[in-house]
Order: sequence, then C-alpha cells, then structure tokens
Amino acid sequence: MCSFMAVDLNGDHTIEPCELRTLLWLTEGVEPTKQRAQSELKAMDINSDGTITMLEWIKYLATVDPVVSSEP
Ligand SMILES: [Ca+2]
Ligand SMILES: [Ca+2]
Repeated sequence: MCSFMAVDLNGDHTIEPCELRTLLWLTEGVEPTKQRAQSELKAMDINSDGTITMLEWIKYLATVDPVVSSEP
C-alpha cells in the first residue's frame, strides 16, 4: 500500500476525494467510478468531513492490513 505522503499529491496533509480516486486508479489499474471512490472515501472518513487525514488513513490501513498496526 502507498504511503500517505505518496497519496497526498498536493501536500496539504489531507487526502481529498480526487486524490483518493487517483490512488484507486493507480492501485487497481482501471478508472474507478464516482460511486466506487465515494464508498472508499466513506469507509476511510471517520469524522465525515469529506477528506482523509493522516490519522484516518492510518486507522484505515490498520483495519485492512494488520501488519501496519504492529509497527511502532
Ligand atoms: Ca491533498
Ligand atoms: Ca475526515
């Protein structure tokens, strides 16, 4: 999985919906639908403010990849 910094294309320390869509596109090799990007965003966006912070990103990775959460 990509690091937060690699996903945060404009460097503002949040992942916007368009950045998330780019990530999905890169990782899956096909252009994601709007619905697909929206559902991924919802899954990650704990406080529902429409963007993903580093904390939300880390928590999401911990749920999908337990190896990440075991790192210090
Ligand atoms: Ca960003
Ligand atoms: Ca959020």
